[in-house]
Order: sequence, then C-alpha cells, then structure tokens
Amino acid sequence: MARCLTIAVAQTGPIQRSATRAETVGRLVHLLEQSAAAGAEITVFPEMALTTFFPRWRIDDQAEIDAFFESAMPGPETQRLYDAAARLKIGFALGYCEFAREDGRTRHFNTMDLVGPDGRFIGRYRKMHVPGSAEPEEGTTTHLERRYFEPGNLGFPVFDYRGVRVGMAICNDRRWPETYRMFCLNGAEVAVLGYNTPLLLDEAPALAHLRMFHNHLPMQAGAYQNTLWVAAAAKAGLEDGQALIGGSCIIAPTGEIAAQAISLGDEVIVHRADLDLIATCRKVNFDFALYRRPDQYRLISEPVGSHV
Ligand code: CDT
Repeated sequence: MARCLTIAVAQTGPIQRSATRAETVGRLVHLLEQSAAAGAEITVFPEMALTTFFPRWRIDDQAEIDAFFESAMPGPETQRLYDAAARLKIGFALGYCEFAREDGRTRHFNTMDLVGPDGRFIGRYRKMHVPGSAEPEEGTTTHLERRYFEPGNLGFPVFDYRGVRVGMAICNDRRWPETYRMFCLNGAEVAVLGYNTPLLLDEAPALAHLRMFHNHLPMQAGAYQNTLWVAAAAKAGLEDGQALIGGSCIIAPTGEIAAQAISLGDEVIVHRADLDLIATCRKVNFDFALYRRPDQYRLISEPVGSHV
C-alpha cells in the first residue's frame, strides 16, 4: 500500500485590522473542521494567519505594533485552535508574528509553528528571506517587513509529522531555490508554506499580469527539482485596502498542481499526497547522492555581496 499523507491547505480571505483575534481564530477553527471532515491529516494556514498583513503600513506606536504579535503559543486567544486540533485529531502549520525572549532582549520574527494531531507543539520555523525595506521607498509598494522583523535564525529544520518529514517556509522564501534544496538535503518529503502576496507592485506595473505565474513557477520548480510535495496557503482578497493574490495550491514532486483554490476567500483544498511518488521522481532524474556536484557549487554558500 502506498505511503500517503492527506494534506489540506486552508486559504483565508482577508483578515481586516478591525477583526478581533477571537473572530479570526473562530474562522481558523472552522477551516480546521472542514479539513478534518474532508479526511485531511494536516492543515496548512497562511503567513500571519492571526492578523492583517501590517507591514503594508509604517506604524510608529510600539503598542500598536505589539498588538500584532504573540508572546505565547498557544496563548489565551489561540488555545481554542489547539484544542480543536486535539479534538479533531488533525495537526496544522500556522503562520503568526512571534515575540521571542532571546539573548536578554525581545526579538520579532515572522514565524510558523507545526502542531501535531494531539494539539501539541512539534517545531518552529522563522522566515529566512525577509523582503521589503525598513522605511517606505519612493515608487515602490510599501512593504516594511524589514522594519518589524529580524531574519530567521533557526535554519531550515525538518520535523517528523506522523512519520512524514515536513519542512516549513514563509512567503518570500518560496521564491528562493535554496529553500527547497535545504529541505531536500534535510530529508523533507513535504514543504508547507503560507504567504501574503500583493496583487500589484508599484515598482513593476508591467509585470502585473505575471503575478500568479510567478507565484506558482518557483513552487512547481522547487517541488520538481527537489522531489517534494509543496502545500501553500495564501491569505487572499482585499485586506485593509490592499489586494492579495490567492492561488493556494498543493504541488506534486512531478511539478504538477494537484489541487488549487478557486476563490479569494476562506477555502479548503485537499489532496491525498502519495509519498512514494518522491522515490519514483528520484529514479527518473534526481539521484541526488549520485549526480549532485556540491564541490562545484561552493559559490552558492559564499558571503552575500561577494559576487552579485
Ligand atoms: N509576505 C511576503 O513575503 N511577500 C512578498 C512580497 C514582497 S514585495 C516587496 C512575496 O514574495 O510575495
């Protein structure tokens, strides 16, 4: 019998700034219930799934900024989601803004946690590729993630989820080939990720028609070239005046999109992922142990800025 993991991707529609955590968590619980009813064993939620994507604004009041962050996971408002996971026996990956107390100071990360079907914490990933700037820049869509977040410091860990090796990534990470190769080298079988991607970028209006293509292209390539399943959840629709793309999907190691969301709202898509397909794809082209030439790729890990 084939080894399988039935994966649900829970896209959310917009989460407006006016929404309370209780309302938002209620939506996530409902999506988790839909996933479980469809027979899924894991649910993938978007990046920053508890709040609006606030880096679209410059905010100076620290108390206002802090309100987007979680200092404990689960906390009093998110416990309900963890209880639902244990009740429904379905785990999840959830993106959120993390306050971490490390090195004697408070640190801010764009984070995703993996939670098991018993509602218990399995592992954590902190976004590595943090895009945008610290200050608004003339002629570009305001995207101030570098103002509010430090780059991740946990590497690209891969965790055991019911015997399946799962890695996590967050939004801009999906555009970088290194993300998937790190998963692959760490033995991942499934990469789960969440994203908030603006539909329009002021810096490149001529490329507007390619936004969805450039969403799927790196994920399909990453899945194919690293023989992984990729499950990606968007936050979609008109959020606080900014249009976010949808296109949440589940991609096979063949590079094919096996399931895709069709709305810009809360929507669950499900696919029974055949993990044996990974071995088949490796046989076709990607015997990594035999064909990779790491000694010839050293430039890839040389310091940033030394060549480009
Ligand atoms: N959230 C996130 O990482 N979004 C980026 C948009 C960056 S625009 C400066 C993305 O890659 O979709």
